[in-house]
Amino acid sequence: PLASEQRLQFHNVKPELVDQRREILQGLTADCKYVSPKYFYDEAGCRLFDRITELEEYYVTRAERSILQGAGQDICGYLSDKTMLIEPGSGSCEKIRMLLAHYLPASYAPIEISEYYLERAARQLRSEFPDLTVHAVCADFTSLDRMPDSVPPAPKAAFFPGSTIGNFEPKDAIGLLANLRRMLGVGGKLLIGVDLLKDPDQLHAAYNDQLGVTAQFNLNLLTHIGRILKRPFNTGYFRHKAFFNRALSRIEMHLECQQAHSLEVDGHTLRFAKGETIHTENSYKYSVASFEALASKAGFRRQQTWTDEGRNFSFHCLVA
Ligand code: AVI
Repeated sequence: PLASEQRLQFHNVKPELVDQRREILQGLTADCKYVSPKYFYDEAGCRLFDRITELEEYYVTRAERSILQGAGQDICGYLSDKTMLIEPGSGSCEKIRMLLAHYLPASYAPIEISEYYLERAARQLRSEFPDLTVHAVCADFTSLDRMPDSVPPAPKAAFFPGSTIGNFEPKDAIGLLANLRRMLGVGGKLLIGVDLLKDPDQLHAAYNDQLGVTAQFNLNLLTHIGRILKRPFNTGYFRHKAFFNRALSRIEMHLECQQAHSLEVDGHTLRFAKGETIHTENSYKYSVASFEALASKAGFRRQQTWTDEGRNFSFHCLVA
């Protein structure tokens, strides 16, 4: 048997701060300002996201959990215990537990940009599942086209829950899925959660909760990027804005500027007009058929689909 320390290994391929700065500034100097939603997830953002998943209005996490609870055994029947199970954007590693209740992969490789989340979650998992080998990879999974060399080669399957795929524009989603397909190889399985298109009022409420947690989550992005840019933003100048864009079948989140102002960063003058927004997130909503079409463009075939009772959410087994 492997010694305990060999069963938990950390691999760090976290992006450099200068690259993060360049990426953020590129978005903030564009005609329509934007920042990638990956910048939501600093420590405070991770905590706020955890609170979102417990909100009355945010049906997403509950619906997916009910699928994984009800069909967990059936779903695990599509996986082999000889594979390394990778999870891009593993967050608090909460959902993998619902699979581990039914089967033990050869190893588990959470890939997470937040060191805070990754460390805590990986250690906690190891203590709960002493037979599980964990390769914790600190990386931006959106730019990871292969596993770091320090991770031993193994046949792979992937677990990509939470409708994170919905946070990518279709062309980027196809690129990301195609990357995953290359990592998995022919016949590899991808278990993926995808939020379903539904009543716009229900969607609107899920991203405009009464308690204002989603607003805090959105505004915290400014605090986070302000730290990276070494130039704090005045969050009081901005307001959370989220709405359903029917034509594009997506929720859009923005930060709307309430007061004209400008900011000097690294030799750039960032000007914000009153009413102008920074686009911080898209959350695409699919039908089973429209998601199947997207996945097929990345070379995946849909093998099985599960939905919750209210048909709020879908979970698919795709084959590379
Ligand atoms: C992580 N992701 C799938 C969430 C979503 O619903 O798009 C992020 C989120 N944004 C606002 N609320 C939750």
